[in-house]
Amino acid sequence: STSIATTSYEPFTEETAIAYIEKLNQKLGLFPAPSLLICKEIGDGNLNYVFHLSDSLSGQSLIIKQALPYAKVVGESWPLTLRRAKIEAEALQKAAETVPSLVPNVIHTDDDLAITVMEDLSDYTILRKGLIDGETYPNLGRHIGTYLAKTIFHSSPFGENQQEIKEISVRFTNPELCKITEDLVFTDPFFDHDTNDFEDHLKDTVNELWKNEELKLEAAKLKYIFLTKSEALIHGDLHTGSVFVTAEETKVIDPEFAFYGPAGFDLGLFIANILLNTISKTAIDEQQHSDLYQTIIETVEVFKEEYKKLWQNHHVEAFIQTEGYVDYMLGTIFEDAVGFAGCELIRRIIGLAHVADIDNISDCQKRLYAQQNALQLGSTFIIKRRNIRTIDQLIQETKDVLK
Ligand code: SR1
Ligand code: MG
Repeated sequence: STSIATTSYEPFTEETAIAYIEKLNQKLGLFPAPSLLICKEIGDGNLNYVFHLSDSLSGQSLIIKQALPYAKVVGESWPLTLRRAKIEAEALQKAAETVPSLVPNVIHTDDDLAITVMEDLSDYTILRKGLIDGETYPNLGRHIGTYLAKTIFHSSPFGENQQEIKEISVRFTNPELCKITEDLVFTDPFFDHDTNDFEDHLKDTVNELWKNEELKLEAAKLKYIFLTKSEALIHGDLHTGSVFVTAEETKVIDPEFAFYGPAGFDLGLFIANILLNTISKTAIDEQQHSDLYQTIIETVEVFKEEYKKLWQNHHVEAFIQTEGYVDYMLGTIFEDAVGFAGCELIRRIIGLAHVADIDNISDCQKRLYAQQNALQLGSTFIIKRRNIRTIDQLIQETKDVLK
């Protein structure tokens, strides 16, 4: 990281972002001289600013992502560490060691200003938007399955030296961002908490859910797993707003929630967000459903295949050849993933942060139906996760709820 700032942290405006890049350009030669930079703030996420800078003379462009000292979605009343910018940049750089084609290239970081300058992916679409628009992505499952297998395996005690893991996990200690997930995913939606945000027409369903002690016990166990299971360096927020796509390519972005956590968490979030899109299309188009199921199936199958290959070829663990060990690991990762997917499905309906796939259903009856399906499917995943051993069983459970 190089600081070229003359002052301490300040949120950029479009003008100060240009001034910063002009200075950086003199050091790094980002754009050919002469250049004429223009800038637009394009961030539509919950937490950060995103500036798009382009040189109108050469046509070249880049992105500056800047963390704000609070959560943009709530406002200044919710302070949030700027250190997340450093964690995000370092997580992207770490992922680039194993899956360079599946993450954006980091060009420059500045810890004082909490910024990351990176490759512009404007030719890409945010996956959530693409799916809402009915686009299909035939390579997506393969790419995400590969991303998950490689990032998880290489940061786990099966693919990385134990001493190194201890060092890395200190760099990726991320208590404030983990607390957001602990509260918004694993706690508040299961109680009558004031951060929750759901429609009046769901009151009865939600009240029933809050009284479901079996569900709450299993949610509590999943929260405990999230709090304690330090298996691998995970992305920590792998929903469909954290993935950029074109017809052929996939890039995983936004790992500001990264930490050493449960290996099934990213897979669970990804599956849940594909399913939220599936649920939003209930009874509209069979083909769209089967394309989405296919993406989930491929994600899991490729994840398992790639993980097994790595297990055989790159191990640093004495028990690696012991019969049944890899299947045990993959089994527990999948079981956790199913439970985490359940929590994600529920929190996107009851909790603070929703998804456009469901919220944008304009017909109130259809929206209610989709919301109830998500809650029912989420509860099923959480309670029955030990019996959902395969991806085919998970798809069948989904079809049973959506029929
Ligand atoms: C206050 S942040 C709300 C949500 O946005 C992020 O993307 C995470 O999913 C978080 O839970
Ligand atoms: Mg994000």
